[in-house]
Amino acid sequence: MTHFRTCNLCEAMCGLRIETSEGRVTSIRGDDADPFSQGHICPKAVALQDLHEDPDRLRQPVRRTATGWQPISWEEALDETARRLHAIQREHGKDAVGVYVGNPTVHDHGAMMFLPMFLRALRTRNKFSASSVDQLPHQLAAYLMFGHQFLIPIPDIDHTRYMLILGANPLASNGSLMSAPGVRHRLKAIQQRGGRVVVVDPRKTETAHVADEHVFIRPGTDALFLFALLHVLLEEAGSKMGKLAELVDGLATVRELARGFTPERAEPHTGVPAETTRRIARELSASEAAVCYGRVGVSTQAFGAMCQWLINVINIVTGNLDRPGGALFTRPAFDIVGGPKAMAMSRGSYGRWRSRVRGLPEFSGELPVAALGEEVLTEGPGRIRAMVTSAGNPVMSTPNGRQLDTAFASLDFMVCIDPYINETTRHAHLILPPSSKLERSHYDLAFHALAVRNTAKYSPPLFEPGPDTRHDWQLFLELKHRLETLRGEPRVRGQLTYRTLKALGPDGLLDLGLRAGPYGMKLRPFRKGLSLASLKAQPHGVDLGPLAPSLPQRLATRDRRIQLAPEPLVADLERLRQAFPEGTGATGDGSLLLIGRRHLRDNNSWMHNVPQLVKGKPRCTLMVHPEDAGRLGLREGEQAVITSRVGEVRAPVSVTDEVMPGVVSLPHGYGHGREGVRLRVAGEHAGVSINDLTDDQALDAISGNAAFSGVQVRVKPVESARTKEPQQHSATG
Ligand SMILES: Nc1nc2c(c(=O)[nH]1)N[C@H]1C(S)=C(S)[C@@H](COP(=O)(O)OP(=O)(O)OC[C@H]3O[C@@H](n4cnc5c(=O)[nH]c(N)nc54)[C@H](O)[C@@H]3O)O[C@H]1N2
Ligand SMILES: Nc1nc2c(c(=O)[nH]1)N[C@H]1C(S)=C(S)[C@@H](COP(=O)(O)OP(=O)(O)OC[C@H]3O[C@@H](n4cnc5c(=O)[nH]c(N)nc54)[C@H](O)[C@@H]3O)O[C@H]1N2
Ligand code: SF4
Ligand SMILES: [Mo]
Repeated sequence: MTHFRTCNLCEAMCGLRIETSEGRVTSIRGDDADPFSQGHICPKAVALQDLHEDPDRLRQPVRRTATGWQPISWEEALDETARRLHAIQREHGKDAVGVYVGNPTVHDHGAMMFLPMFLRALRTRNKFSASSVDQLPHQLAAYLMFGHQFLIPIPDIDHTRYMLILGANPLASNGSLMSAPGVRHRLKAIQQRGGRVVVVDPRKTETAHVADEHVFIRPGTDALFLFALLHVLLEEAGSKMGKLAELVDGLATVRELARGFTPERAEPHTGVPAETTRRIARELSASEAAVCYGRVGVSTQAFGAMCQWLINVINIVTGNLDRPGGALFTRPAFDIVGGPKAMAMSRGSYGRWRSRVRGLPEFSGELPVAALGEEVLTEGPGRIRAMVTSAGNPVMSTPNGRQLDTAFASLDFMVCIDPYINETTRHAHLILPPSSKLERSHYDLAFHALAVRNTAKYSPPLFEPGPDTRHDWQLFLELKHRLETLRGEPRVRGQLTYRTLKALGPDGLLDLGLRAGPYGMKLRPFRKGLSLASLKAQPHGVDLGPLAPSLPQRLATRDRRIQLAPEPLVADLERLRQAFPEGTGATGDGSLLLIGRRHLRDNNSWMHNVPQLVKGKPRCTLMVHPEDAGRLGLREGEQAVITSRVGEVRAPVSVTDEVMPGVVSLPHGYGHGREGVRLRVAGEHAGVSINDLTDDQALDAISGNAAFSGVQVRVKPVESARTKEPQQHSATG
């Protein structure tokens, strides 16, 4: 049998052609007929089969007992979860239960639709997610400027003639907040059109290698660089906003702010020569269609929100927002931004309440995960005593992971919705494992809305789930229903909602959303347009055209105008000035600045149990520039001790001039060698966790996002390693 499907492991949405025989996958290939990915896949796609067949993947709920993990029934597991959560909230208040939601949630429409219902039923303010170690700055900037947290401008990579990339490595990540399968070809096509690709990154990455130019920048200083670009753009070219001029408020303020931030003021901090900055600004301004794009490397830093704001401002003052070849808003078939209220995601909110211990602001109902450890460990009313995690591995993914390890071990109750016993879930009292990815239907609710082209595609389940299998969405619905029942909430209405949602399921809701969407059948039968049935009839997906101008209609601000100088961001400038005083530069106190990295065959922390993906040279190595290696006595392949304020790890050194002098790089998602982790393959490629070094106190003060980029560390050789046999692996990047 041949099945067509979308890969949902990363944001690229590659179309797959999967052959099965007698209930087993026999091959996974790219689907040439997929209008979006046109046959492209990466090596991770085949892992869908390995994950499905993985003997370490849990198929049944388990309970932790003194003698090990015991399988239990679904009824027992769900009842016990609801009962324990309810009891803890009744005794200690609703905020005594914390929740952490991880990245795979956004790759599953069922989870995306039903999780919010469960969270509402839980009523806690202690909600955390991977957003605050990732894209929260994008959401805050979008909320403040365009009126909706997910109204995020997407680079029109297929039509641009100049692409300035900061803090993103799409050749490894396959693009983020820019779903673009086959990004290498798309970048090459820019060059073939006579355009230019420029990468600004403290590491000469895979993307930098295919770019026309790579510029090193000192980690964490991008806000100064972006301000310097803006300074030149406004000083030399003036604003080229064109039609946007009529939609924008605050240009005078921005002009005033940028005045003091010259390229010369930035240079001693950023390491980017002032002349280079001026030239890039001129190139941006002169190009008929240019786009500035910044991703994780500029979000996860102390001025993450400021960076994402300035990137939007640069795209606006050069006239490139809402222009083909610039940055545009998508028009997705299921419209999570502009669709009917019941279907759309919340526009966002900011600072309605603050975290108990450190007073950090909420964003859109959640708190920065960097505060989770202290919320569990700090005594007092409102302390978190129980945790729910779902599709997340915060011990590996959030700053000061060891603190969370300790915190989770101290909880009265912890339940994890997760297929694996890993670094986080080993602390659980109960683990509820969902269906495998091949047992579910799929529609990319989030990433169709963040893609470089408007397309829509539905994939039916490849395998029918057995009677003892539950989907994430079913777990959320069951837990919601049980909690409400325990609280004695309105019986009749509750039952009715429960039954309706159970019958509709995510695909029923998807159908309603598609029909109500911009290409939809509008709930009238016998009319052309999208519905679940019409998508099912087109198994390769439907092309809905290139990104197109949509302003001002698409804006979600009340006055349908763009706020160029939002007050919270303007107020943050003083912090920038203090962090990088004028007339000074980086201080040479001997410490190095740590950054992360991604490898094409990794996927955050959770795919190292796939033999195909972990074979080859060890990847969890510390990249060090030859000058630093020489100065510190570090040698290729030998172990180094890396120390930060919060922790210490050891990793083999890889000497390479691909990192900037003064910068070292370690990938994230490793560190599986902990007691109780049940990942046999990953355990043989354990590595260490960079987040045992990153600091829970280092944040972007206004968004609350973790500041991973540029953690100060000290590195020295492990003395004993010298005298021993040479290390087995001569690790290089
Ligand atoms: N293969 C693979 N693909 C993935 C993932 C994965 O783990 N593996 N993860 C997925 C997820 S969850 C996400 S969010 C996306 C992320 O997608 P990307 O944002 O493309 O992620 P990275 O590859 O980490 O690229 C970040 C870049 O920022 C650079 N950087 C670090 N600090 C700074 C700084 O201070 N300034 C500047 N200018 N650059 C800096 C790093 O050197 C790195 O090259 O990838 C997704 N895709
Ligand atoms: N230092 C540093 N840290 C980082 C980053 C970095 O660049 N540098 N990147 C950050 C980013 S961008 C992100 S998004 C986060 C990711 O942070 P997390 O989302 O917390 O971590 P993941 O490693 O993606 O773990 C996913 C978990 O979900 C489980 N899982 C997989 N599929 C499913 C499913 O379908 N259902 C359920 N219920 N569970 C599932 C896996 O077993 C695993 O436990 O990491 C962040 N951490
Ligand atoms: S690039 Fe992403 S979506 Fe495409 S095959 Fe690889 S993991 Fe799957
Ligand atoms: Mo992410």
